[in-house]
Amino acid sequence: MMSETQDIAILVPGKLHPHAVERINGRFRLVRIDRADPALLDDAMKKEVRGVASMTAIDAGFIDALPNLEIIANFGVGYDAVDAAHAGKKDVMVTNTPDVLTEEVADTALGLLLCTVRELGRAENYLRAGKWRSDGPYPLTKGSLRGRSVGIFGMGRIGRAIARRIEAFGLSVSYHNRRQVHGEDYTYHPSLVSLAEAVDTLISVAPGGEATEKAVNAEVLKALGPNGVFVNIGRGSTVDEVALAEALADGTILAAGLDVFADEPNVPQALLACENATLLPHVGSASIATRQAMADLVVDNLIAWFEEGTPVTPVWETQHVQSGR
Ligand code: 8YV
Repeated sequence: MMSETQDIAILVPGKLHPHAVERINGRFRLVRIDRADPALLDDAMKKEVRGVASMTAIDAGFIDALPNLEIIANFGVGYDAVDAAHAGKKDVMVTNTPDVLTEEVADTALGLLLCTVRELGRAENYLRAGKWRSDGPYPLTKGSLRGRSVGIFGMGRIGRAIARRIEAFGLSVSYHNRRQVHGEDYTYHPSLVSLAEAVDTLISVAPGGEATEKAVNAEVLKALGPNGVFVNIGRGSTVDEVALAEALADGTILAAGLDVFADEPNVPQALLACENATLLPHVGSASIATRQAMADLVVDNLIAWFEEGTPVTPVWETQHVQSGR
């Protein structure tokens, strides 16, 4: 028996995880365009598309160009690239992919922290370059994880998973968040500067968007101090990258570990030039298993919306949106 959803047109603009594409194709009518650009929509698409599944930016103009759009299923827990506030106003549901990537991203954050503080990537390069044999042991690292106090910027699901790991490493945890998180004993700082003053290691898990734009700035980095380590596993837009490169170059802070950048995949030359920066190509959630689970959640949200009228993981900006079924 053909499911009722088979006639529903789901638009995938640009690239999407192949497992999500395959499941959408099996369950719905898949429509593809190269990118989320209203100019690429023909009249039939404008009339028929009821769902979008994507990992690309979806702006207000694109939402407005699809008058029968009901749901945008975003691949990724971060949905700063989707204009969810506008979607909410237009009664369009937005979903993301929380939970299924929490532990993976937290693991990566700890790996990145260790690599940054103990220079593990550089030490491996040293071995591979034959320098262990020619020059002797790798130089002792200035940095150590021992005795550090860690501040977490963004105490959501991933922030808490990182905090649990930091505690297991025997280190203290405090945090800054839009608001205090109840049920957590970690010390809360109402401002990012006061958190940076209190700790020597700052891990940013903050979401992107206007409220956090360049929040990690020269003042915050100065407050972190000369033994300071900054790790970013959230969004590159939350950092003033020019100020960060300067702080790394002139010793304002000791080191940084970055998985995310403001203009991916472009990494500023000034950061590439910093030997005390450990740079990763946005791999926080990038294991086969976790990306598969994220792809499944994208499609599960679409199915739940069209079959039951309630998605699995709506974002808060569109919690109020009701299905018209
Ligand atoms: C995504 C991420 O895989 O979930 C997020 O917010 O940053 C990653 O885990 C990425 O956004 C997809 O490109």
